[in-house]
Amino acid sequence: MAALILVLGDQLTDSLPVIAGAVKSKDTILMAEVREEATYVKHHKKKIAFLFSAMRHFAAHLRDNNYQVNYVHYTDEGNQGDLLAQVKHTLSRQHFDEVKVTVPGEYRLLKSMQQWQNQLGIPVTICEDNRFFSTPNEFSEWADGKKQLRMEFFYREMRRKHNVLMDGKNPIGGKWNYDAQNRESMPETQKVPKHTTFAIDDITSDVIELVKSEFSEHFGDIDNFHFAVTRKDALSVLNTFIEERLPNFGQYQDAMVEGKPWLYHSHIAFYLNCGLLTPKEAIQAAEQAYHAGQVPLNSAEGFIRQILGWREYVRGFYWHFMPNLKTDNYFDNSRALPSFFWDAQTNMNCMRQCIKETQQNAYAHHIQRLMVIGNFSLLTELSPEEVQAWYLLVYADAYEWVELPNVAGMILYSDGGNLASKPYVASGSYINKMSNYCKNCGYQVSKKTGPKACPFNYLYWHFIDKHKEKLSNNHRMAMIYKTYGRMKEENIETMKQDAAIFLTKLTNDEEV
Ligand code: DLZ
Repeated sequence: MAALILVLGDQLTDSLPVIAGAVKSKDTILMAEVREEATYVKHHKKKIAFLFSAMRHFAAHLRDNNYQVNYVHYTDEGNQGDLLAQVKHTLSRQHFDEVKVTVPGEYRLLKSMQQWQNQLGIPVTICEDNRFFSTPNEFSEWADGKKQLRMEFFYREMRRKHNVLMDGKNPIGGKWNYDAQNRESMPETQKVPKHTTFAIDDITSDVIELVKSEFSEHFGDIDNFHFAVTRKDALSVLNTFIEERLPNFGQYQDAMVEGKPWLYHSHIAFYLNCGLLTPKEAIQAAEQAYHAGQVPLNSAEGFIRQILGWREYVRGFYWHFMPNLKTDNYFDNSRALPSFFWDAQTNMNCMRQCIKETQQNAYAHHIQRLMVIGNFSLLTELSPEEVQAWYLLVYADAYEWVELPNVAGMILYSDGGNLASKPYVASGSYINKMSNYCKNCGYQVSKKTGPKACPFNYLYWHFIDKHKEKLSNNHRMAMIYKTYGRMKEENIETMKQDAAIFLTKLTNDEEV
């Protein structure tokens, strides 16, 4: 029995059952750079370069370990352009008894793969992805029958089950969550250690040339590529983070500083999500550093919650709520993305900075994605479909299983509150509290109305007013609606008028 084993671009992990269980003398691993995956959304140039280079390095690593690998380069003559056609083509040239794949990170591909056996006429096995702490079934069993799903409770179960940061049956330190200590803005004088960067080798250099010629019309800059593209280098990113930045990660995890895109964040999502690192080793490294007295509990717990909590939760959530999650539109929003989402040309400095850094790096840290770009997208009633596609293509760590719950659930509340307990909206003063963006802005954060007022201010109250029927019964919105109830009618009207002017400008794609 010889198997053809397809390994996708975000499945670059030796310990995957399809790879670990391969019979090296008989089976062949197929990896393919295909047009369909690179262009069904027009991924950022750096994302394509990163993934193709990581795939090529991983194929070389497999060959070094005596696996038989059929690697199809983007410009190879035999490249068929999509995964199924590539498998078909391979089967037409060499005999295999079966095809094996690992469950993909996207509903679209899973549905397609479930038809492959019929289309190929030989057995196709979709094997489990063992790189997560929980399975989609485990999430669904936990979720079924619950009136309300909250990440915090799922996270606590994960902590208990996997004995992470536990002291017997209790969380170490007595609390599950130290977020109250994790909301500091950053002093101007703070010296942040440099993020880890790597020189490009011949493989990456080839891929960069390929991206320049084949994907020139895709979003983003290709210059200054410095990501890790091997497991060894990804481990070095993790270890350097644990030593140099994790101690301060907690307190500054929500801070934003102009010109400093990397800060104390880990930058390991690129590697976790394509398989160069495993979540288990990232959590173990943070836990060990805490036990060794190298990092405070608020930092270790905050980092571990991102992985053992949020990451696991959103994956379970994605499979539980697909396919509806992709089409839900609780607020019936439909405005097209303004063109500055593609060129950062706006007078709003926070948006300009966050989009510019996204364009340069295929990265923005989570609070830029949520509090600035996401908050703006919800307040300006952008189409969920367009916002989802944007987030999926611009970030090098984004695959639909992780992007969609974050965008539909957390950012846009388009699922009507299955994921988030309330919409994540904030006025300019919160952005000002957590960043230094407002100092260099064409608008004034202190002004609530008028042409110079920060648009977040009137857009926020416009949102609160417009959606009062849908939101005022939400007890987490009670304080806001109390404040709203005390506001003078004429002030609300002025803000609504300013919001209407601004939204019309966006609809007409005029400069804002
Ligand atoms: C994101 C991506 C890109 C850009 N290119 C490829 C590719 O050429 N070949 C491949 O196997 N995978 C690629 N990927 C990752 C897939 O899109 C990803 O596996 C699915 O979206 C499921 O997560």
